[in-house]
Amino acid sequence: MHIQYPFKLLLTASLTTALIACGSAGPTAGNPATPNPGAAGNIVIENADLLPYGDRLVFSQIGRPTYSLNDGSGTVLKLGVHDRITVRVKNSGTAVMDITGLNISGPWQLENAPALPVRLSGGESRELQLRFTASGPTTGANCVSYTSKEPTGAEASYQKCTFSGTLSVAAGGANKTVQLAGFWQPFPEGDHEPTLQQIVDLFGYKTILGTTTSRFRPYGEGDPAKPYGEEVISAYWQRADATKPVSVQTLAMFHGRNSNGTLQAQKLYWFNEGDAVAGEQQPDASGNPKPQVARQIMEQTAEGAQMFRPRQRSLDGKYTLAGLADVTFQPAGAFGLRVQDEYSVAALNTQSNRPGATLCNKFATGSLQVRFWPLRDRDNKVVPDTYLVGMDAYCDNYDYNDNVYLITNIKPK
Ligand SMILES: [Ca+2]
Ligand SMILES: [Ca+2]
Repeated sequence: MHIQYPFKLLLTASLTTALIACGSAGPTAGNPATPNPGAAGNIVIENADLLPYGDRLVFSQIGRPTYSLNDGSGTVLKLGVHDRITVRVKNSGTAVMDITGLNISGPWQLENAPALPVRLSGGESRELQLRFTASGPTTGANCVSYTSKEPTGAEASYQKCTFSGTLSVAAGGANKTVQLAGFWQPFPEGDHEPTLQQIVDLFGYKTILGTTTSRFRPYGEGDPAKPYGEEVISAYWQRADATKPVSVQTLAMFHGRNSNGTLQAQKLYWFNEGDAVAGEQQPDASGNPKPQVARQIMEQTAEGAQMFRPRQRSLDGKYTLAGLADVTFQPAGAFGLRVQDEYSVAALNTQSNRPGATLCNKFATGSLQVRFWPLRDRDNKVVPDTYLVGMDAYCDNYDYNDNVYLITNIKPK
C-alpha cells in the first residue's frame, strides 16, 4: 500500500483534513452481493487529526483526568483527553459506492454508528467518529508497571498501557484498514505520562531516540553536548526550501501545572539568530514581553496539557479555540525556537535567563532543553528536512515530552 505524506497538503490554510490517498487496493472478489458500480479502490480515508497518517489514528485517555484546576482567574479548566477522532470515508470515484462494513478490533467504538450500507455517490463522503474506550490494564493492553508518589504523596505501584487495533472499512468491494493506537494513563503528569519513546511508537514512527527510558539523563545533571540516538544538535535552524514556510505540528503535550496548581498554556516563538541574547525573556520596562525579539506564533491550550494533538487558541487576545496546534512561519534566515521558557539555544537555558528554572543554574553553558531528531516514517525511511522535536521544561526531569512537535522544511544551520 502506498501512503502519501500529508505534509504538502498541510500548508493549505483552509484545509481541515488531510487527504491521504490510500492507494488502489484493486478489485477484489469480496462482497459479490454489493450493488457496487463504483470501482474497487475508490475509498479514500481522511484523518481529521492529519497526523500521523490518513490511515493511522492516535488516541490518549486518562483514568482520572480532573484535578482541581483553574486558569488563575477562577475559571475551572478541565484537563482534556484525546479520546475521539473523526475520519472521513470518501468515494473518490464517480460512480455510486456502498460502505458495507465497519468493523473494529481493540478498545474503540464508533459514535452514532450509521446503519449499513451507507451509499455514497461519486465524490461524496461520510464522517465517522471513533472513541477510544480503554479504561485500564485490560485484555489486549500492553502495559508497563512503575511506581509514583503522585497523586497521593505515597509511593504506589501503577500501570500505564498502550493499545492497538483496527478499523476495517469495506466499501466498493474493497477493504481499507485504518490503524488505531491508544495510550491510557491512570493519572496526569509525572511518571504516569507516556515516555517520548512511547509517543514515537504510538505514532508509528521509527526514529531512534537513543533511550527508551522516561528520563534522558539523571535528575539535575546536564550534558548539552551529547546527542541521543539520531539527534541533530544545532542551536539554530534554517528553511530547507526558502520558498516554503516552516511547518510546525504539535504531536503531543505532557507537561505539568504552574506552581499554584493552574493549568499552563504553552507558547511557541521563533527568533532570528542575531536577536538571541541572554535576558531576552525578561519583560521590558513596561512589563511587556519583547515581541520584536521573539515572535510568538502559537499558544497551545492549557486544557491540552496531557494529550496527543492538542488544540491552540487564537493570538488576538480573545483566546478562542483555533483548531489543531499547528502553525507555519517564514523566517528570513537562521532562526532559533523558544518553546514556552526553553530555547533551542542551550546557552540561553540558564537560571539567570529563567528565574523559575532553579536547576538550570548548575550548568555554566546552559542546558539542552529542546532536542531535534530526524523523522523516520513507519517504513523506517528518513523523511527529508523533517524533525521530531521534544522539549523539557525547567531543567527538571528531562523527559522531553512536555511539548512534542513535528517540524518540516528545516535543516541545521
Ligand atoms: Ca519535563
Ligand atoms: Ca512531561
